[in-house]
Amino acid sequence: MSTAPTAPFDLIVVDSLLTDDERLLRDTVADFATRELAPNIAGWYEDGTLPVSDLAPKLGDLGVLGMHLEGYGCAGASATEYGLACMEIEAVDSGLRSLVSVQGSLAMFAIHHWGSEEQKEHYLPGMAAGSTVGCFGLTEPDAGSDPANMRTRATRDGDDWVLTGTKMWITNAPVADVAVVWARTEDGYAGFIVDTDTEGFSAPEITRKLSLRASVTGEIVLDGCRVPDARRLPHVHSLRGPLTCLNEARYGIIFGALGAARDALSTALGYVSTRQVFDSPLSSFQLTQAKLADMAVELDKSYLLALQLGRLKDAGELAPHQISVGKLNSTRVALEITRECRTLLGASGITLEYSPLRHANNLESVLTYEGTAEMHQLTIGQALTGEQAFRNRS
Ligand code: TGC
Ligand code: FAD
Repeated sequence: MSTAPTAPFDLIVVDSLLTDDERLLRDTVADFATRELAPNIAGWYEDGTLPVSDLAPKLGDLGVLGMHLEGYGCAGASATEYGLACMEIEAVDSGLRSLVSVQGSLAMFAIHHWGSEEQKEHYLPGMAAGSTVGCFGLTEPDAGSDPANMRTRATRDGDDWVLTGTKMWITNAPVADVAVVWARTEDGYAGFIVDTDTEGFSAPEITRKLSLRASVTGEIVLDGCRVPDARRLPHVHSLRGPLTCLNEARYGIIFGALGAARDALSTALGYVSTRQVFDSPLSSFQLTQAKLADMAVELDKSYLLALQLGRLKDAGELAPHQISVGKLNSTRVALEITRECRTLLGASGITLEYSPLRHANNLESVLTYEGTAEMHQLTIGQALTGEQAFRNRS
């Protein structure tokens, strides 16, 4: 597997638009990914597991957990640097980038942005170091794209809240030390930081996944789970709370998915140069070159788009519909590229010896989570027309 950042198909030298610091950060993460992650990924994927508690402290040492947050042990990196880190990690596997996204952009960001000073000091340093693993529970069995319809309830009882409900498809829930859980209250929605050893909290694992196998996924079952008011995120009472966190994670995916596509293309390029068909290298045929050219053009355009969105985010000017443009484009393009790369590998492409099909399988999840492609089309449609089309009008 190649995670080489300056792959030959960066035809328009997008890398030249990076600063020296950005290149250094990118290369440092790529080096870690090549040494620590890439040699193990096929085994983790085949076993359908990820050693999260071993990996999180290593990712913490690398400085990528909550890396774009300030203070509390976080690296205070730029948004562009964060995107580049996601790209290098997802070049190995989307499940690994998910671990970084969920920890930093969802669980840590929720506490950093909406939490009290005491909550930030209590949780964030351990989460940045990777000694505390977090998860983020928004989706429910009957409320995925439409979280406003959630059934999980938080009822006030003296100084406590009592949480009841079920969350579904929650990355890292079975191995997390702390869960940020969103619930409906009498007057809106609220977020709670729940230590996972609290009575009434359980997180059974979801198994038999065909996608994102190198990632731990679970339910969260809240059965009268009692949480003190001091663990409620005090600064938000509406869906603005979770949706603000989603902006961060979706942004990381814009870069991340392109890492998976880049690795698939790099793998395919290597394969076609050595594979002989009809007495010639596969790379020498026009149909092969047409495929490679189209994929490289799409990848380069998408990288340029990602970088523009990174620059907008660093300038504090990135709007949610622009994040949707990037998330929709990167996931679609990456899925198409990884599938096309698999065709170039023939039968060899269906094994774990090569990355394209593993990436393609993962990208089915990436297309769906953090807002499905359709949710992002509708967000862009709303920005263009001023009309919301998420809900049927009665
Ligand atoms: P709507 O009525 O429009 O808004 C409700 C409140 O939220 C505010 N808001 C936003 N705030 C920040 N960023 C955004 N992008 C926001 N969009 C809306 C809005 O201003 C309002 O605030 P307030 O205080 O005035 O009440 O919301 P809606 O119910 O119509 O829903 C809109 C919709 C469909 C776009 C939203 O529900 C949505 O994005 N649905 C998709 C759900 C989703 O993406 N779930 C992801 C779960 S987490 C996950 O998948 C992790 S995967 C693991 C990994 O990342 O690796
Ligand atoms: P649904 O909402 O039921 O959608 C089904 C189909 O209907 C989709 O094609 C959708 O686009 C379409 N659809 C829905 N509404 C409309 C509409 N108005 N118009 C047209 N089409 C529509 N969630 C978390 O909270 N935390 C996590 O850590 C997390 N991790 C995940 C990890 C994995 C591996 C996966 C697969 C999911 C994860 N999720 C997580 C859940 C993910 O965010 C949801 O799966 C996603 O939001 C879609 O919800 P759903 O699966 O219920 O699909």
